[in-house]
Amino acid sequence: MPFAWKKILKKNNKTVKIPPERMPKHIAIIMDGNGRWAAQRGLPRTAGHHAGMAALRRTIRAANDLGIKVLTVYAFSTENWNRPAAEVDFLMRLPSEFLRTDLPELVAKNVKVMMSGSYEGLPQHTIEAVNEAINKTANNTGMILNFALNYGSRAEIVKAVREISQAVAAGSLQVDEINEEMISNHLYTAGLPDPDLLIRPSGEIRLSNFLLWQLAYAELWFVDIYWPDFTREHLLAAIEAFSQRDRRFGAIKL
Ligand code: V0D
Repeated sequence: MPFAWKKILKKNNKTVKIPPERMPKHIAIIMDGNGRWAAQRGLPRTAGHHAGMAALRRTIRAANDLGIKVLTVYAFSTENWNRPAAEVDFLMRLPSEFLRTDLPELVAKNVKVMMSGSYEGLPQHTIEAVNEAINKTANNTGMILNFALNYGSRAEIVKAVREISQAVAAGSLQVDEINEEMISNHLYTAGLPDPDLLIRPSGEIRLSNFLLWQLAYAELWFVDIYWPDFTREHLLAAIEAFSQRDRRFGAIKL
């Protein structure tokens, strides 16, 4: 079957056909706008985070149905520690809340849970919830669901530089042996393909210290809605646009 195009049915009953090699393998999403979504409705920010969790659940299901290999979602940045303590406490309970309801489905669907970020500073109960999901899905071979949690891209690069420098200082590595692949292998995302597509809702047009190294060649898709309103149709629109873009990786088209 050389022409097994991916046929995707949209809500308007139209079908999008995408050649399999034009599907993104790795999609990264900044789940932004939850607080503003709530404020707009006169609701507490916590209601926005809960609605954001429902959007996350929909998006995981849609990405898995589409055969996406890796989905990375930005759940908590190292900058988010600057929020009021009560909000941080609330957010830190969301991993266990989410996994209590959704881990059985992830296990049934052969999804593998990963975390990109630092364990430092996370409450013990959060670490336990995340580690349980990682351990229970460690041998799964389906979609990788990668939670960027307590993640900051510059700190991640500093970590990689330190680890590589240690090897140089110890005499086990020559400076001229350092290359891009080695740096990639010292990031939290080691072993994953780089994201092909970054989606950022909420109207902000920036990267906010997310996957700076890994996004070097990614297509960027900004959508002017808040994350809790994100649906499968928004995901399809991003994938459809991605499939029509012509990625040159710095080379010229012949
Ligand atoms: C709040 C929208 C799931 C973004 C989604 C700790 C803002 C809901 C998780 C989660 C958050 C994290 C790790 C894991 C399983 C689930 C999550 C946070 C916030 C910050 F292994 N949703 N979610 N984590 N929100």
